[in-house]
Amino acid sequence: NSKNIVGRYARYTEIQSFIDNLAATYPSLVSSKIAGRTYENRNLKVAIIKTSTSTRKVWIDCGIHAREWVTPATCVWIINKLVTGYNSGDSLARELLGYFEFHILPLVNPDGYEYTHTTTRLWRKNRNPNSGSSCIGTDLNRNYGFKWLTGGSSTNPCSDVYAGRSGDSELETQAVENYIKQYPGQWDSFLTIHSYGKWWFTPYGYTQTLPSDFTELNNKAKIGLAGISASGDGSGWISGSSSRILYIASGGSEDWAYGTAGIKYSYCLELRPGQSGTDSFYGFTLPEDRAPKAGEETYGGITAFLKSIKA
Ligand code: ING
Ligand code: ZN
Repeated sequence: NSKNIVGRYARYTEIQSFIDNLAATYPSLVSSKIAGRTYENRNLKVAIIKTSTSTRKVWIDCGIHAREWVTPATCVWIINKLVTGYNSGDSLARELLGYFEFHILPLVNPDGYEYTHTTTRLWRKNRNPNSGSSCIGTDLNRNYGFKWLTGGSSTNPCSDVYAGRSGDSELETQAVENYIKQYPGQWDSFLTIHSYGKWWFTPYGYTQTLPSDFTELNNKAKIGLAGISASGDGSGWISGSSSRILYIASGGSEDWAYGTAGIKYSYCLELRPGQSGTDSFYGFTLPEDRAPKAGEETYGGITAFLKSIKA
């Protein structure tokens, strides 16, 4: 009784139902947890895909920025590929799910996402009002409490990169952090998905100084890029630290995951289109019929990367 949302720019309620239906159909493989609630009282529903032998955990989130529509579609694509792949005996899905549990939050910012569907297509922030200002919202990817407000973010509530009244002030930020903190030492990887640019970013965002294990992080990112190439065209994708490739930005979730939570393989992926080349002029408004390609190549990249870090 629900339409197929895989590969589509589905709405919040459709994505919630998609997860609920999978959990009802495959109860031994799929479950869900509510990591928290938003200002507008929406659920932050994490889809959990695991088997009886999964031990190490992988976090994947999408939609932290409201307008980056290809990202929730990609999280849904990944969930669908893992579940259908596992059930049909696909060897890669079986191998990964024998070792990893996937915790996937397709919409970190559902209030903002719904607002882009109903009102302002290029909205980025959440929808929490700011006292003393008529401007709404905090940039959730400037609000995380590691090196908060140390560069590349704003104290002006009207800015698109407003960092919030304090580090971790936002319900969505708190929900993700608290969820991760519930399982200390169990995470092998934290992947946060944005668009656009065709970049596989390592830490750090807040400084151009590279982390001590940068070479290893970047080598594993390159295995991800090879996986993208193997399942799509891969053209234009590069890896490196976000501060060196793009710009300095503090308060991002990937820096928090790496710097505070201590998750070694913390990355930020910027999906298609690229900054130049095919489809680049679409930017955040990549047409829906391109979403399956993004989903497919991202799944190929992430699974190749995970296979390479699996013990
Ligand atoms: N880009 C990211 C942003 O939040 C980024 C770039 C990644 C910054 C990681 C800091 C850390 O600005 C988009 N598209 O939002
Ligand atoms: Zn973004």
